[in-house]
Amino acid sequence: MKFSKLPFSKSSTLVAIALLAASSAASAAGAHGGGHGESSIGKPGVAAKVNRTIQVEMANGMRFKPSAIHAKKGETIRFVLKNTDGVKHEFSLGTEQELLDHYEVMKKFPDMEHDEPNKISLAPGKQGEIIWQFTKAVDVDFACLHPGHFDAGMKGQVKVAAK
Ligand SMILES: [Cu+2]
Repeated sequence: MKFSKLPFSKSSTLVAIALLAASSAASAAGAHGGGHGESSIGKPGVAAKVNRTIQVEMANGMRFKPSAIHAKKGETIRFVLKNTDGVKHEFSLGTEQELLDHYEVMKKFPDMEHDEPNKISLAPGKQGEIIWQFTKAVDVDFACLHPGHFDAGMKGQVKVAAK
């Protein structure tokens, strides 16, 4: 049956397209889930369940120190951020795409304030914290999305290992 393959491969292509559409819709929903639900990078952590505290400096020269952080899947980390620089900075956790999308918004509205569990803005000399649980073994990016800062390299990554 020479042509029997044709209709079959056609329909499996359609199935593949349908699955692709469904999965990108799902990840878009995750990306915008925000708030208190679980997203593609994890979820807001609970203070009582913190496994580790990591100090991160927002330093002069548009740098986070450290900028490379390692975590394990399931781990809840308390990030203690300290702005030792002379200008305001923020620390935003997200996928690379979420951060890039948000950066475009920040460029239009540079003074926007955030009240989200995966972000913190700190004036010069201030210290603050966010608690986040990494529920997936993925690379989670973080960045300062103030206009110009991200472009200057104010970013880093949390590499989340499976175990
Ligand atoms: Cu900054």
